[in-house]
Amino acid sequence: PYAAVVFDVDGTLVDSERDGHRPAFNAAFAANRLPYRWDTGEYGRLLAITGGRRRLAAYLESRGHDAGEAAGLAARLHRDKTERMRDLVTNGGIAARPGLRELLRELVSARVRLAVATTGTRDWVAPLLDRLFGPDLFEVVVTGSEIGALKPDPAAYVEVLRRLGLPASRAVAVEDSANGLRAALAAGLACVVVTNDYTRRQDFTGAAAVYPGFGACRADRGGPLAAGIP
Ligand code: XBP
Ligand code: MG
Repeated sequence: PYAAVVFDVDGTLVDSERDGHRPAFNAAFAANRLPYRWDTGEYGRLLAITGGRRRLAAYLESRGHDAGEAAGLAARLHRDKTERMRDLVTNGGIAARPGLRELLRELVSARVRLAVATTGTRDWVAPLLDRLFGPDLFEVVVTGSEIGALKPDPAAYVEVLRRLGLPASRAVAVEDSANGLRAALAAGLACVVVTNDYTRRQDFTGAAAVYPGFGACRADRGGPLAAGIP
């Protein structure tokens, strides 16, 4: 039925917003002597803006920095935050979501091709994938650093399909958020959603299936991902 599964990273392969990004943004604020701190409620709302640098710039403008200053400060804070995230990743601070490894093993033994389409920055994405999954599991990896428009724009998915050499009808996306779902659907892929604490109340209209975790996803033997697994 399908030839490839394309995974989102943030919130999907890893609970990185909870375990990595939010604390790293806060550490960057503190290191730069800024009085800002994002609690989980505020960060959850800010996740509507994809891309860490864009999220920072929009927030700084909302706190009264003019657009030019906000852009410069956002760029500096984002470099700092990216370095912290990379350190956390290389020190083993971020784990694969429960049940994911089992699913990946099943897909590999069913000879399904695996790819990644993320809006995150390559500087932390590449070491994360290497450390958690080894260098060869994902045949194609497209990050926010290689594409012009972030999710919900379909650009990352379009580029993944181009590199896989597959039409959208032969691939399924796995996402955790409404923005990610919209990106996948706009590229023409069917999309399975595996939610987390930040995303479970979002609108997943158009999803092929919605699960609260990978355990439930694997248990759904009639579901859209099971279709490719003998
Ligand atoms: C995730 C994002 C990312 C992360 C931060 O969206 O928007 O920006 O929050 O990563 P998705 P960077 O899961 O839909 O890809 O700071 O590297 O941008
Ligand atoms: Mg995500």
